[in-house]
Amino acid sequence: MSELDNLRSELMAAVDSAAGLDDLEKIRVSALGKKGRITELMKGLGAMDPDVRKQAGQILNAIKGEVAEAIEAKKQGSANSELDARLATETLDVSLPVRPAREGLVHPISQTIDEVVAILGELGLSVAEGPDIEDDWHNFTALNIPPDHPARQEHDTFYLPGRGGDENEDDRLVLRTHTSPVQIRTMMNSEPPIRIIVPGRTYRCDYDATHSPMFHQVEGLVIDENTHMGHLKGCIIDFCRAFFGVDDLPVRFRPSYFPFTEPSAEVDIGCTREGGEFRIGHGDDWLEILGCGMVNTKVLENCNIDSSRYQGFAFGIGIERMAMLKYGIPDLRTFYESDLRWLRHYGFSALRVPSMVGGL
Ligand code: 2NM
Repeated sequence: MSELDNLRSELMAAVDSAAGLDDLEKIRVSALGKKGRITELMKGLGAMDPDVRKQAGQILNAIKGEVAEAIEAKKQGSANSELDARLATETLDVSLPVRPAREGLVHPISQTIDEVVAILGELGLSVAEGPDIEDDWHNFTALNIPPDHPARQEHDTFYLPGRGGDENEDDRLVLRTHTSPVQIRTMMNSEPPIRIIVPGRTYRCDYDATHSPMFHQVEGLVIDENTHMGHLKGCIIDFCRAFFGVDDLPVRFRPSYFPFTEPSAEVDIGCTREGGEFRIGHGDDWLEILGCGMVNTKVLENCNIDSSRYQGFAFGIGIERMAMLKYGIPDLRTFYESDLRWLRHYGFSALRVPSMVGGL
């Protein structure tokens, strides 16, 4: 019994002088754990005489309870003082501003499309969209593009098998080579007046320093009863001057040919050429930037629009080329490399939405 009394004093002293939570846990395991001293003594009770066993059992249970209670009490105090120590030494300034998140940037292709849409939107056109995968009729036939036109050649266009399988050319599908099939769809599905802009991805089998197999276009279409070449010229001249931010930018219409327009024109803007570089605005040189014309009556009739009543104009703009010219991006291929250093250099703030009143 005096042995148990010593054990009790020893454990209580150890608890009393324990330095922290770790110390207390060690004491608890060594006394009350599976192989702890008290646990071991309790295992030995079974071998004792019944009356000794009863007395020893009571004392062991009392010591066990007392020690466990002392450890718990000391743990509480210890935890409190450890917390007090942290509270005394650590500081947290809740008045500090949050760390600014790195702002995402708008790709120059998206920026340029947004600018073109903002300018032409101001002139009364609204955005229309359509599928990237088209059929032969919407992409070529309806646009008066003849069967032997180079754009239809296998090596110029990406074809997909149609329902008839790989070998059947009659119903094959095609990655649209321009956004014009959306104009066809709009003319088929709505009544004039029509005033739309069609931005989007387009595809051609071509890859070098100035051509990518996937590129972007914005095309426009205006159809009404009295829409004429003067409207086309005014719209295009206003657009070029707003886009390049040059009020007196020289704009020249040069006769050209497209199957889907008659007459057709290519549009040049004034520039100076210094070495391989263009300076847009003034000068004695011209730079071709887009194509346009009055929609061919055959195209109108293909879309069931009465060409004796309605006429209109259309134009097509290459987005990559416009972005390269406006923002001085020298290599077309960098547009699609997803190089974040490049984007940080050429990208635009997402918070500054292009608009005419904002000067784009
Ligand atoms: C161009 C140039 C000239 C054009 C024509 C049409 C449609 F569908 F109305 F016939 N859409 N786009 C067009 C006309 C496109 O791109 C250089």
